[in-house]
Parts: sequence; structure tokens; C-alpha cells
Amino acid sequence: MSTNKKRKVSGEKPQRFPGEVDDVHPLPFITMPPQPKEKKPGQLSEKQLKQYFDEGYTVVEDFFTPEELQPCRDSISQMVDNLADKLHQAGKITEKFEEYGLFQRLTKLEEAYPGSNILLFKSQKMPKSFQNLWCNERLLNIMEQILGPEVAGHPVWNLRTKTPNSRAVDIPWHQDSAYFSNESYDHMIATAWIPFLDATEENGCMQVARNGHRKGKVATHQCCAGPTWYVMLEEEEMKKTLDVDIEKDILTLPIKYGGFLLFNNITPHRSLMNYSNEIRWSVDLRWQSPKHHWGFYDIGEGVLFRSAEKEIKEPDWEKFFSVDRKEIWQKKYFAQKDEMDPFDTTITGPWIGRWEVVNHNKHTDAFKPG
Ligand SMILES: O=C(O)CCC(=O)C(=O)O
Repeated sequence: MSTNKKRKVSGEKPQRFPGEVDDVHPLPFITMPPQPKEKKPGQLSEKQLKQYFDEGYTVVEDFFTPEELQPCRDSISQMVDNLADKLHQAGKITEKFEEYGLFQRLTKLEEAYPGSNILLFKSQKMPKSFQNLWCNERLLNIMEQILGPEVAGHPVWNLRTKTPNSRAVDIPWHQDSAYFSNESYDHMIATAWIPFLDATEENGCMQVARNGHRKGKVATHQCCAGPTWYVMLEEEEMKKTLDVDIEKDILTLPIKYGGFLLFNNITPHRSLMNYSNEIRWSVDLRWQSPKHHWGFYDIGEGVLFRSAEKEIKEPDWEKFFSVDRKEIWQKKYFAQKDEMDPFDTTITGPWIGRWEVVNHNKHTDAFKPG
């Protein structure tokens, strides 16, 4: 690990990195669009909507039934099973830990083959159960309240494999737009962060910096945290650039199974370390208006779920899945020339080129500008 001071290019002017801009766009993040005339199932209360726009987040409790989320839990178990098979077939592990359940098995794989949690993160393809969750009618009713009548799924989604005590899945403060391209800075991308168990302070629930979106600004991030590929936002910078009051505005948000957290692409957030004995599985799904740029380096587009102009009977999943964004990142931004080792746990992506690299590790070393 090494640290670089900010380089100077000419005279006293510090070098600007592509992610750094001066413009601010507060209005799209604090202004509620005209609300749907109809009352629809699942819609946020006025208080929740107001909190979402005023404070940059809201927690929705008791939204999904266990029956609605069980297919996602089953898909995760299946993904872990597939990974165990792959590792076993390749001789990387000698046992598959089949007797362990959803909240333990990946930890056992991780002990037997460190980096298993990264492999699962890296290789995920969206199962049908997650597609259904993403276009759940009640969730889309909420998205209409936040985004207006045009609602599309944003191409960035993640199943979080937060195994206990793992630095690889310890996510520091950031605004999501720090991962996206600058075209994402001027419009709302709404995220639902949905846990697959009770998310608690002990197992690594989320924290948000309330009001951090109000300036409409993406603050200066750095790359990359500890041994990871994650961008990071210092508390000092949150204070200085986003007016976050560190004493008052940092909120820890435990969420019961069936609930979720809503925030936006410039709400500063992080998750706590998982000190429990269970894996804190969660998914983050995103939506925006299809009229805006996807902010995704032209790698892939979103998928239309609702439109005022036409009825969408079935989202065009075929088109959406014709682009495997994680595979494209790896090919386009990875300096390695040979065929990718399927058990390689390096992750690179376009965000690494957007910020000053103050901490070098194998992920930053592997990065090449696309
Ligand atoms: O799930 C986590 O640990 C972090 C999630 C996150 O940073 C996000 O959804 O943007």
C-alpha cells in the first residue's frame, strides 16, 4: 500500500481528476415531481416522500412479505451452490459445505478459498427472482412518485456478499455517482437497498449522511479503500463540500427483513463492518427516467418498466441482458492481456480512472483506461 500526494500540474493548480466538477444540480434531488393522481398500492406516505427529497433517504418498513422475498433467497442459495461446485471441480476446495445454510455457507467457502465472496460478487447474473423484484408493481408505484411516469431500471445493480469480518465487502462512505460517469450528476437515480435478513448494526447495516444531497454536488472521492476496489469519501470532505454535520447527520439505519432503504445517487452512504456470525445478504437496485443519460460510460442501457406513452407488458430483458456489464468492465478496463483466470479476484472498472488513486492495491494496479 502506498500513498501519493495530490500531484500538481502547472504552477500551484492541483490536478483535476475526471470525476471532479464545479457545477451543482440541487433541484433534481430536492424537488418532488408532480404526484400521480391515483392512489396505488405500496406508495410512500407524504411524510416518507418529503423525507426522501428533504433529507436524501427514507426507510420503508414491512413492505415485502417473506413469501415475496423467498425466491430471491433461493436464488442466492443456488448461486452459492454453483460457486461451490465450480471451486470443487477446479480442485480449489476439498469439501462443498452443503450442510450449511444461506447465512453460513459462503463464509465456509471463504475460509476454504479466500476471495469466494468476491468471486460471487464478480460473476453475478440476475436471476428471474431478482428481475421480478426489480419490476415489482408496488416498488414501481413508489418509483413513479420519485421519478415521474417514466421509470426504467438503471443498469447498475449488486447482490452484496457481506460475509463476517471481511474487508473486501466493507464499503466506505461514497456517493453512487462517484462510480458512474459525470452524465449521472444532474439527475435522480433512486436506489432501493433491500436486505435478505434483519440488517442490524452488528451485521453491517447501512449508514447515510442525512442532507448530504442538498448541495446537488458530487464531492471529491479517492481510490481505493484498503484492499478493495471501492471509491471513498473522507468525512472532512463531506463536511466541507456537502455541509454534512458529522455529529448530527450520520444516521445508522437497522432495517428488518421485509423493509428497505431508499436513497439517491448523491446521498453519501456506507455500510458498517459485519461483526456477526451471519452473512448480511442484500441487493441494491436502481431506477431512473429513461429520458436521462444512463451515466454508465455507454457500456449498457437500462430497461424500461413504465412509460406514459405506452403500456409495457413485459420489460425487454433480452435486450438488457445482451450486455454483460461486469464482463465488459473486466475486458475493457483490465490491463491483463491473457485470458481471464475464472478464479481471479481482481475487480477493476471505469470509476478507478475518475479519482486520485491514493492507495494502490491489486485492483488499482490492474486498471487501464478503457
Ligand atoms: O450493501 C452495502 O454494503 C453497501 C451498498 C451500497 O453502497 C450501495 O447500495 O450503493
